[in-house]
Amino acid sequence: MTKNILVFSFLSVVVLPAFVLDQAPAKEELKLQLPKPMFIGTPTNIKSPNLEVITGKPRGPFLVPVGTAELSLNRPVRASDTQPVIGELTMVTDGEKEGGDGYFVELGPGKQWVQIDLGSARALHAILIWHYHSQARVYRDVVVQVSNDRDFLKGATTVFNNDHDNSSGLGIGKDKEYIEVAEGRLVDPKGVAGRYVRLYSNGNTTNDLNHYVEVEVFGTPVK
Ligand SMILES: [Ca+2]
Ligand SMILES: [Ca+2]
Repeated sequence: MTKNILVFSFLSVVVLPAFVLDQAPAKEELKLQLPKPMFIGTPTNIKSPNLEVITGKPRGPFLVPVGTAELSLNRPVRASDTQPVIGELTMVTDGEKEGGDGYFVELGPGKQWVQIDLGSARALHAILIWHYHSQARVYRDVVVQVSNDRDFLKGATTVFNNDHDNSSGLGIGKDKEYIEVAEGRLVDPKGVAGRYVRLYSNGNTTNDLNHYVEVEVFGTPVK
């Protein structure tokens, strides 16, 4: 009898943590494959009115729900510029992230976008962006939106926006501008669900063109 009570007590202790985990999904570190850096050190010569404070420190670990997977590899890409002069739109999701020539697609001047079709709606937990990382530069008016509408007309959620003066006309953003580096920029979509991810930019501090080396989207099935 005493033995049965002991067994029961033991089971209660074991079962409780699983119940607690049910309330808050378990998290794990997002595993990333990063390209080699193309320049060393912290650039201090870039001036831009909305630039974040430069620490020069690498990004720390980023936690995502257990089971989060990359969704974007080799997925179809559309863009506002349908005929890039340099590179191909497929380069945005081909998994190649090296910084040198031959690894980026170049879109025309001014405000442009690229858009990744994930195939079905997913809950998104991380979006990693490499515009161009062989030279320190800042891309202007970076805006990232998620939608279930291919044309982003019927409902779009903005998950990143550093257009502080609304010069791209998508609304005033509260995020800061940043210098491109090899580790890419990690945007936290906080579980927003959608099939399409669209990324805007509006030139950069070196020229008025727009570039993408790679974009990676991570998420889980929609519950
Ligand atoms: Ca690529
Ligand atoms: Ca702006």
